[in-house]
Order: sequence, then structure tokens, then C-alpha cells
Amino acid sequence: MSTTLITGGTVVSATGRTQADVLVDGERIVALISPGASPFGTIDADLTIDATGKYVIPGGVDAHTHMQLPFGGTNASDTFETGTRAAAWGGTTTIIDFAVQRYGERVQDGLAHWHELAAGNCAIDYGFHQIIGGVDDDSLKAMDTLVDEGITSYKLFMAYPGVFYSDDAQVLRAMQKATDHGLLTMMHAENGPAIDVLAAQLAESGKTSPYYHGIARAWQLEEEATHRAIMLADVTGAPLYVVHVSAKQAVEQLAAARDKGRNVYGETCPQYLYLSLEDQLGASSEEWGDFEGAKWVCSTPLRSREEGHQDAMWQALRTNDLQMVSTDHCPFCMKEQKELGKDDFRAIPNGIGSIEHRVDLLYQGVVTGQITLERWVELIATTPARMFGLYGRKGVIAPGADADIVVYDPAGHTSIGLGEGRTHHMNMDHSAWEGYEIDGHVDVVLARGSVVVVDGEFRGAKGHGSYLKRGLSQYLI
Ligand code: DUC
Ligand code: ZN
Ligand code: ZN
Repeated sequence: MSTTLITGGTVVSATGRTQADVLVDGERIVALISPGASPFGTIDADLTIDATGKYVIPGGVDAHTHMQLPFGGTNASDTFETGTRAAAWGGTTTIIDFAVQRYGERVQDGLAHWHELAAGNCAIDYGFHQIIGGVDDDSLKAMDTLVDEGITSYKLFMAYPGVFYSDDAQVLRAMQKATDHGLLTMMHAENGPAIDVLAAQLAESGKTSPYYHGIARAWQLEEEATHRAIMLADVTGAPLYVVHVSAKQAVEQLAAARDKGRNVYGETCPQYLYLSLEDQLGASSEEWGDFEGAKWVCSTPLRSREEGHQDAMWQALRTNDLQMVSTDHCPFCMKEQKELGKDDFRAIPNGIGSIEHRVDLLYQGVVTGQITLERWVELIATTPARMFGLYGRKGVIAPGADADIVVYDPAGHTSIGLGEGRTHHMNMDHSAWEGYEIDGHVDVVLARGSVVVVDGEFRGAKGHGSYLKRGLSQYLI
């Protein structure tokens, strides 16, 4: 087995920072050594990485991705190969993707299909949540076996009637089943039927541009669904994790529930920290006109900056009213995909690609004083690992953990986008983050002991990533 020594860096964890050299043997971290105090004498490692002046952090864990998701008559444009490669470039070494079951399909078939898509194709380790898009006796029975498959969380949708939607009775039944097994319920909390009425009315009155996607998906309908999900979880005893929170009023619902001692959690995504409905309204290009805003059509939608949603998300990350940042990575190209909705925003496939930039975009929050260095590590790696049953192996730099390590240079710089000298490796014909500048840089990435990225070059391999059977969430009570 080969050894790697990362010297001179500052190891940052969720709880502090320390000067330490990190010794890796094969796929695992074996020691953290105070500089100049090695009890083993001089360590003659096969590879030495100089991290002087840099941060040494656990590899990012992105707990919300959708490679190849079938959506809106097309599929998300990143495969497990292209998406996990882009993730590695950006310092993410683990993803948890969503296996899909739709109404009338068998959960086991959906899961088997997702294994087929991912196996042998990933550059980094991966796990699955299970989407239950059709709650019925059959899918409820299938939930009995999820934990044995290493799937300890599943997602329901209160949005998308006719596609993934569950009504309240279905949500309740699934949550009861989740309580029996210790599964964590992940909720897409938007009132889908109400949204569909508003969206139809807007379209019928000629309001068809991408901006109206966000108008139809009003914050009230996120707040209302979040509250309903919290109450349904309460009545069933199910722990709840609300995905892609974007409305400040939804955060207020989570905070109020947590203050009452309810076991509820929430994530937000980079798009809800940085991008706004006003940006979308103002977007225009020679090629696409005001359809340019389609590149930011995602659900939940971008929210108004004037109304203060973005500030509220940063605040909630500081106060722990929100616990994590995932991407909801669901990329679609403008050509042939987003343009399906050129005449009607309802037909624009929903999603933004961010898997490559989450670590950087959150680090920019450290630079601007929104979060601390330790909170950065907690949000991008440690809490996702704890929330989704991976902690110990992932999310921490400690002896025995997988050697998923990022050397991050705070004096470096990253220019995001498709232009010359910019960073973009996701399989998209545009970047939702074009022109973003980051005061920091992912220098070196190790995935289970192998150097997968160095000097802006990908050195990893398709198939290096293994399937992670996950344990139960540490947040169950
Ligand atoms: N939201 C998105 O933006 N894309 C896929 C599904 C979802 O809920
Ligand atoms: Zn969702
Ligand atoms: Zn999602």
C-alpha cells in the first residue's frame, strides 16, 4: 500500500483548526502528527504534498444530486461519470444521489436501475437516497428493505402532481413506515396543486417567460408545505429533513418547530444564497433574449433579494436553523433541454448545475464574513456525513477515516464559468455561475487515498468510486 504525507497545513474540522501533518496509508488516514513531533521519526512517505499556508479539510459530501434524472421529457445532462468528475474538481469526494421510483413503478426496479447507471462510472464514492414517487401498498412494503440496501433516507414530493407528487395521506403513510425503520424523510416542500393552478393562469394570460416560474412558485406555498410537512412528521414521530429551502418564511417554520423540540432539519443550496428572482428577471442575452433566465429555473425557485431571502439563508446557516448546504445538482443544457420551455416556462426542465462549485461558493461566505472556517467545513462535509449515516468514514480528518482530503488554498483564486481561464467541467452548455470569482482554490483532492485532482488537472479514474452502504442518521432521536 502506498503512503502519502500532507505536510505543513492547517487541518480544519467542524470544531477547530490545528497545525498537523496528515499521514495516509492506502485508502485511510492513519495519523495526524504535530509538526516536528513525529513519534515515528522521519516519515518517508511515497508521496509528500506540501500544504504550507493552506487548509486541509475533509472532502466535500454533497448529499443532494440528480445525475441523469428523468425530468420534463429529458434527462439531467450529467452522467455519473461526468458529474462525479466535476465534483472531484471542486473538492467534493462523496455524493448521495436519488434513485427514482415513479407512480406505477417498483421501488426495487428503480433502485436496480440507479445501481446500473452508477456502478463502474463514478470517480468518487456515492450513496443513494430513494425517491418514492408513488406511495402505495407496494412501495410502502419495499421501504421495509431499504435500510438493508444501505439506503437510510428517502424523498417525498409535495410538488409535481402527476409526476412525483404525494398527497397528505400518502405522506402520512410513508412517514409512519419511516418511523418504523429509522429512515430519514426528505421532503420537497412546495404546494404542488396550488402552484399548478397559478402557473396555468400565468401562462394563459401570456406570462410565459422563465421569470414567471418563480412567481407561480410563491414563497407562501413553500411556507405552507413546510409547515404541513412538519405537522405530518410530528403526528407520525418521523424525523424530517426539508430539502432546498429557499424562502425565509420556510426557515421560520423550521426554526419555530426546532424551538418546540421537534426533530426537523433543513438544507439550502448555493443558488438560494447568491442568485435572485430579480437577477432572473433582468437576465437577457443576444442568443436567448429574456429566455436567458431559464438557466436559473429550478425548484424551489430563486427568491426576491428585495424581500431578503438570501440574507435569511446565510443567517440561518449561522444560527443552525439550517444545518447543511447541498447543491440539488440537476443540470440541463439550454439547447434541446431548457429550450423545451421556450414558449411556456412550465415546460422548462427544472434544475441548476453546481456540484463543481459548492465548496468554493461556500468558502466565499468565509471570505465575506458570513460563516466561520469551521462552519464551512461543518456545512459542506461534516454535517452531511452525520445526517446521512456516513460519519467516521466521511466528513472528518481523523485516523480510521477514508482519506478523502482537500488541500484548499486561501490565497488562490477561482474564476467560474466556460470562458477562457475559467473553471467548468460539468456537462452543460452554460454555467449558472458564469463570472463568479472566488478568493480561494481547490489545490489537491484525494479520494480514498488516491490523488484525483492536482494543479487543475483531473488524475482520477472512472470506476474509482464505490457504492456506500449508509448507516442510520446520527440525528435520529
Ligand atoms: N428541483 C429541481 O430544481 N430539479 C429537480 C427536482 C427538483 O425538485
Ligand atoms: Zn426537490
Ligand atoms: Zn432535488
